[in-house]
Amino acid sequence: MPTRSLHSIIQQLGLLLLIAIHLPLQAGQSPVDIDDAWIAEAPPMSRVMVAYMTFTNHSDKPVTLVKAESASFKSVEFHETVEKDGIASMIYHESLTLPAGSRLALKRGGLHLMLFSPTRALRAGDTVSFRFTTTDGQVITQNVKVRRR
Ligand SMILES: [Cu+2]
Repeated sequence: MPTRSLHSIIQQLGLLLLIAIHLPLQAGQSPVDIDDAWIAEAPPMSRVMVAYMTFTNHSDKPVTLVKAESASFKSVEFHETVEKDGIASMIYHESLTLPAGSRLALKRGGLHLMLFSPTRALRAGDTVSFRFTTTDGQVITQNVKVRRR
């Protein structure tokens, strides 16, 4: 076999290998990125904590998160702080829709993740893993650090 064609076969094999490695990654890749994520540190024994983060939906379709969970909390809910007649209160949202091709920020005084009943003591510097499930069953995971307010 001429060296040249052997070389070409090796190149093609290398290309196939690259494709084989890349495909599963792309299939599992989420159209949603999370950044600026943090959990506000709370006094010890607090039964409720709050998390903020910014979601970026890179896809051309809205993505709806129907479930948020973490092993570090008994439950996680989508909440929104609203002010009416000077009184702030919180609304519970069953899901959170991330508009196509844009960013949605969960921040103080607005949308947030309400974290109920920590299953372990959490202090600034600790990392908590979250799992978000979309309507079509995709799972997005994100590690979030606890920080001082
Ligand atoms: Cu809340």
